[in-house]
Amino acid sequence: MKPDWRVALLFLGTVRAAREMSELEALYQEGTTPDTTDVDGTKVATLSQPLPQGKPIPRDTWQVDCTSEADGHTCKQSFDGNNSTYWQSLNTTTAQNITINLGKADWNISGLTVVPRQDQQAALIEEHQIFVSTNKEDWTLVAYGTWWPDKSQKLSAFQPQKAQYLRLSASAPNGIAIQDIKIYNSVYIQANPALGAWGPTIDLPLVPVSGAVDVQTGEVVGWSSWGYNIFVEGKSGKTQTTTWNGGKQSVTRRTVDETEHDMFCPGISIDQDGKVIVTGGVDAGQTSIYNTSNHEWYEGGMMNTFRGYQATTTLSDGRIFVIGGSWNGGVGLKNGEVYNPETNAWEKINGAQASKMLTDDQRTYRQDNHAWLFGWTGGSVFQAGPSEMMNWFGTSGSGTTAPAGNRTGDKDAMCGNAVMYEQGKILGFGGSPDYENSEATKYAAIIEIGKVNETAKVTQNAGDGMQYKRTFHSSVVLPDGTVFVHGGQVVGLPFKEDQAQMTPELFTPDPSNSSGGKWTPLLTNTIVRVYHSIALLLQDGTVFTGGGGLCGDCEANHFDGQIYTPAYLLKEDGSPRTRPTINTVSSGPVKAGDTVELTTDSDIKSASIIRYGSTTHTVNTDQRRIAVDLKKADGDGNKYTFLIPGEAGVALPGYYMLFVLNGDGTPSHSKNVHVVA
Ligand SMILES: *[C@@H]1O[C@H](CO)[C@@H](O)[C@H](O)[C@H]1NC(C)=O
Ligand SMILES: *[C@@H]1O[C@H](CO)[C@@H](O)[C@H](O)[C@H]1NC(C)=O
Ligand SMILES: *[C@@H]1O[C@H](CO)[C@@H](O)[C@H](O)[C@H]1NC(C)=O
Ligand SMILES: *[C@@H]1O[C@H](CO)[C@@H](O)[C@H](O)[C@H]1NC(C)=O
Ligand SMILES: *[C@@H]1O[C@H](CO)[C@@H](O)[C@H](O)[C@H]1NC(C)=O
Ligand SMILES: *[C@@H]1O[C@H](CO)[C@@H](O)[C@H](O)[C@H]1NC(C)=O
Ligand SMILES: *[C@@H]1O[C@H](CO)[C@@H](O)[C@H](O)[C@H]1NC(C)=O
Ligand SMILES: *[C@@H]1O[C@H](CO)[C@@H](O)[C@H](O)[C@H]1NC(C)=O
Ligand SMILES: *[C@@H]1O[C@H](CO)[C@@H](O)[C@H](O)[C@H]1NC(C)=O
Ligand SMILES: [Cu+2]
Repeated sequence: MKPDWRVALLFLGTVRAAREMSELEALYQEGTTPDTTDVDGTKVATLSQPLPQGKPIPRDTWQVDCTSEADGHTCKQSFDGNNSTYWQSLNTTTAQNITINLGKADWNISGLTVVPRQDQQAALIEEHQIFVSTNKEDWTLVAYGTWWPDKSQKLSAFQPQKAQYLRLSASAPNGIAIQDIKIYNSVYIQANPALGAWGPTIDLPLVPVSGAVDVQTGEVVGWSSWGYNIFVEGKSGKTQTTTWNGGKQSVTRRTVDETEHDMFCPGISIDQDGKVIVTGGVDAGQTSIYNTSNHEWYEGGMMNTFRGYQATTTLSDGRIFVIGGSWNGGVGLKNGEVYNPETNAWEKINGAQASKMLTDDQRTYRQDNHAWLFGWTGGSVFQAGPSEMMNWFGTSGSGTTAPAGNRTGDKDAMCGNAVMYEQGKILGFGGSPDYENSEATKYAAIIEIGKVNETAKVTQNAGDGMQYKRTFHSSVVLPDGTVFVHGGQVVGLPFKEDQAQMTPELFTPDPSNSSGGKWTPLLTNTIVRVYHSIALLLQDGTVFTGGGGLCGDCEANHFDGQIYTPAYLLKEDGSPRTRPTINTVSSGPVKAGDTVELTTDSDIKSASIIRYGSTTHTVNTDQRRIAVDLKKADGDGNKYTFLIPGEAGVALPGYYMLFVLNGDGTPSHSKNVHVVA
């Protein structure tokens, strides 16, 4: 580890003075990040991001064209290798383009770097779009988003594209400037729509270590920590957040300090109203709540026990349960407590015992981290991991704990994933015995739960295990009941990218096979997603993957997200399939056992509801898929009904995405179904 001021700050911890915080802040606002790179003899601050895959394309044969040029700052000066020159557009708010002809058609463009003007902080590019083209007429959007406004080197990485032209388009209040631009060439990854498709990349102003999907807008709300590229230990009282809107193709950013909460390494649960309840982390007692009705944050009650790396889940009665979290606020004694949204207060339930779910991690502050929690019937919580031992927690009165059996055949699976892909059926997979420096496993188990306190049924070595060893990976369940798994590493090394897994895979359940299903590799991509990365299912049935890093000058920061489009949305030639459409869904909240009516534009074969997800540190206790039994109504048209499962807690209260699938397995865009306690 490089000795630097950041490490010193980490150890200063909670005693760090406020003055030092403001100094540090000033440093960041100026873009004077600790790591630098040499560009034509100038030390340029970097954000310590891995460069796009491949090598820079030689610039001597480039032909370039800009929409405007300020006096003496020509387009060509953006790549003349002279550190005292730059291209500057006219001082205008209209979008400015720089279009580069790379001279030949067979480049595999994998990304670019952009160095802003270094002599002063001016004409910085924030919002931008990046297109490529083979003919300078048809442009493909490969990346877009917002860069943090400072003088550090900017970067965009995307799935390698065969192209001859690249265009960067950006608008800013006073025009834009570029001192240096480099474009990278890599190896083309053969497109194969049967394995899905990657892109576009969404450039973000911060590393999204945590995120949730807004149940009203479908936006991804992501956040880092106090800083956009770094965290500090000890109270900092604020968080950098970003909001991505896929429909508008917009990325905004906002510092949230109204809840005085550094929401780095928190617990997250989306409650029955769709509010995102974020607990603890760096500011370990705090609760911050994102109100999806007005897109504002407000303060929730303080937890009784201070926590970081805890897990939380919504309960069948609408309250929120939390347990574990010794990464912050002291080691051990992190028993359960519950939050009541009506009183905005927490209450301890010591009978839900964290000591029963400890792993053997050699670092004691890790043993109760990131529990795999599933709210279930009668206010219960099933804990499927990462400890080999599984438990039932009861949340009435002062709480209870009962053993649920062992995930036999597996060991402790720190930073593994657990996904309820169908009511009562959980796929638990990957992870490693210790949190760090420990080899990951391919192991997968199907864990089936029924009545509270009953031993769970475990199908060992599901699908004969994953194709790749993974820890620090992320997963989402898809409308058809398959589970998409992405990223991770062979050995868990926080803030390092060695032995990263670049090929995602899919679990397809098959109850007729004694191994429970099969694993299939999907299309490889080029952006590493390991420690501190996330994945979320979106309303349109695609997947957002993003983040990784947040460690200052560590070379592992990923200020982006990328969209994965599953094969079920693609034709053989890669163009989009025609999707079925949900025309109407019976409105208003529904309860356990209620009937939902819907109409569609075409014949439907199956349907499912998937609870909106939130994720950080491999934990997503919010997502869950309920396979529903679709009945076609008598008479005319495409009118259907289905029932919400009869026992409250199976379909945990909250917002769900309803997807209908046609005979080809193509899902619709979702519509909301709101289940309440
Ligand atoms: C530009 O590069 C030269 C070396 O090529 C270096 O001496 C000089 O300091 C650099 N100028 C700036 C402004 O960094
Ligand atoms: C770099 O640009 C400056 C300003 O135009 C010019 O004076 C200088 O000679 C250039 N340096 C080189 C090495 O071309
Ligand atoms: C800039 O690029 C965008 C995207 O290709 C295009 O729509 C727009 O017309 C271009 N603007 C100009 C002035 O060429
Ligand atoms: C651009 O114009 C604005 C408004 O007239 C002015 O305040 C600003 O200084 C100008 N910026 C540059 C780089 O000339
Ligand atoms: C692009 O990638 C392909 C591999 O798919 C490789 O054969 C080709 O040489 C690459 N082109 C360039 C210019 O590097
Ligand atoms: C959430 O937003 C809605 C809509 O603006 C508002 O009526 C409600 O009071 C907000 N809830 C809280 C707890 O702030
Ligand atoms: C589950 O077991 C615990 C501990 O034995 C017990 O206190 C609790 O009442 C049981 N819950 C149910 C629903 O049976
Ligand atoms: C369950 O796992 C724990 C911890 O690994 C072990 O001590 C215990 O013997 C196991 N129990 C059974 C029945 O396998
Ligand atoms: C059952 O699934 C396993 C794992 O995918 C596979 O190897 C095996 O061939 C399957 N068996 C049958 C009978 O299909
Ligand atoms: Cu963390």
